This record gives sequence, C-alpha cells and structure tokens, in this order.
Amino acid sequence: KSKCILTGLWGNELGSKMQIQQVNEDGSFSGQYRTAVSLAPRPVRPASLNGSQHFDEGGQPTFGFTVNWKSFSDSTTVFTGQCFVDDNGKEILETMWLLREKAKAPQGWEATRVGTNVFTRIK
Ligand code: B9F
Repeated sequence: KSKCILTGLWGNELGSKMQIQQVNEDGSFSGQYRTAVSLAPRPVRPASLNGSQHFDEGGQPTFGFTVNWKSFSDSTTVFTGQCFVDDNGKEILETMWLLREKAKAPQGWEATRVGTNVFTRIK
C-alpha cells in the first residue's frame, strides 16, 4: 500500500484549495491555503499555513496545521486530521477544524466555529 505524504495540491468539498510544499524530515511543512468561502468584507487572498505530520508505519499519518488569515482577516483556523489511502491508491484527508474569530472580550460564546472538511488530491 502506498504511503500518504501531504506534499501537493489538495481541494475540499467547498472548493477551497491548498498547496503544501515539501514535508521536512521532522514532519514539519508549510504551504498556502486559498479558501473558496468567506464572510469577510475584504476580498479573499491566499493565506499561509504551517503544520506537522507523523510518518507512521502504515502510511496513514495524522497531521495538524494552522492557517493565519492575516491577508484579509484577524481570525485563525486550525485543522487536524488523518490521511487515508484506499486500495486504488486514492488519498483523502479527513479533517476537523476550529476557526477563532477575533472577539472584543474574553468568554464570548460566539467566537469559535467548528466543522469538518474532506480533501482529495488535485496534483
Ligand atoms: O471567512 C472567514 C472570516 C474570519 C473572520 C471574518 C471572515 C475567513 C475564511 C475562513 C474559511 C474557513 C472555511 N474554508 C474552508 O476551506 S476555514 C474552515 C473552512 N474550510 C465571518 C466571521 C468569522 C468567520 C466568518 Fe470570519
């Protein structure tokens, strides 16, 4: 069975795309995230992402990464997930995310959104 390395271009069910550059020996990686959806008044721009993946025996590693939306928003999203490879070599990234919107004061109940995304490889 082939092993999943996160390097490449990925797209999710919302139409968002992310490009992950090479994964370093320690599992760290960086890349760019272009979201297809936004409620921001400013136009969407590519955002940088930084993360870390395991290298496991089975080749279906867990990973996490952070997207800093600073080019158009004050918010931050973290994703965590796992790469699965099926018998045909098709990879999916099953993820969950938390999005923190900048709040005026602590303990706002509304400041954090949660959701899931599934990514497939484009390149
Ligand atoms: O639209 C978001 C935003 C943050 C503060 C003002 C606008 C930024 C883009 C987030 C994109 C999310 C989705 N895209 C994707 O591929 S990250 C998780 C999802 N997966 C209005 C106020 C707070 C949020 C929206 Fe805003």
